[in-house]
Amino acid sequence: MSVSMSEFAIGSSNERIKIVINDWTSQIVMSNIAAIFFQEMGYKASFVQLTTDAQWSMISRGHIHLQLEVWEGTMATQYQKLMDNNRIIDLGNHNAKTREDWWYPDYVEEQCPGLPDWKALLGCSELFTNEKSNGKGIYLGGPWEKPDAKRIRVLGLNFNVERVSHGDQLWIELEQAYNKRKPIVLFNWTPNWIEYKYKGKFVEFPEYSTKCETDPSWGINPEATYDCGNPKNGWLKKIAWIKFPNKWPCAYQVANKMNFTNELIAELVYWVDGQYLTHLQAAQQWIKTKKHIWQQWIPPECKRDSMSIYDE
Ligand code: TMO
Repeated sequence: MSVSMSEFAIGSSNERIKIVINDWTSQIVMSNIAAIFFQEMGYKASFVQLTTDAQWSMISRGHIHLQLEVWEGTMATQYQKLMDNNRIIDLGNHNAKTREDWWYPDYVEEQCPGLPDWKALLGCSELFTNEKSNGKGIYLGGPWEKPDAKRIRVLGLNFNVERVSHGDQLWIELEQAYNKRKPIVLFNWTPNWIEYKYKGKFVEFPEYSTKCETDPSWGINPEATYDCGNPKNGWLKKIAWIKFPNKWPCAYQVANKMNFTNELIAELVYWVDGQYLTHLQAAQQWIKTKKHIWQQWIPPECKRDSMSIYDE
């Protein structure tokens, strides 16, 4: 049996690379882009759809192998735990800076003067109530784990969290409210495409610090943690199962180099959520139009002559 140089570099593993996909657009499109690269290099790749809550034990045990979007604001704690236990490796940060927090469309500022300062919400929770909310304002949260209920409690806000079961539901509710100029405060993040379509702002809670999560005496409530907002300028990282580099060396190198900016992410999200391309179509369009970017991600020894994505 003869093994060519390129097969040697690519690695002999026939095992399928399992890429986790979650339930927001940029993560899914980025995963499709990676899968196309891997397949072009001769690997087998497939997707496993999981919630971010469920993904940690799966990647820890090697049942899934790659996650291309770990957001500081929602996932830093779990990430750190698996790093400390040597279950995953860090494949580096994207250039993109992230923020995930309470957000409202601009007209809400006229209805609740003082925003974006969170203290304004102390005085106008009744704007956000409905028939079923027992006089409590509603904060519409995403299906991702956040300490919102705790934050509401320790900051003395008269709000309850209502969670949507799928992220897209947030934009449906936003659009309905927006068209009627109805007060709404909901979970949003950046980079995302929402900023293209709607004007709005994040609520400015007390500045985040890691101490806010661990030290009750820190912050404006001296008896409680979580009396702060989520990180601004948060990181966005890629991680892999600890054995990933040995099993799929070329895939490892590419994943390690993959690097998206805020602008690149917002654009590819817009293709799907604003222009209704499928995730796969958006990934293909991205590869077709951004060759000058991804070309540098593929090490020469990992290229195959027959790679169709290199053909003009
Ligand atoms: C993790 N997310 C981008 C949905 O906040």
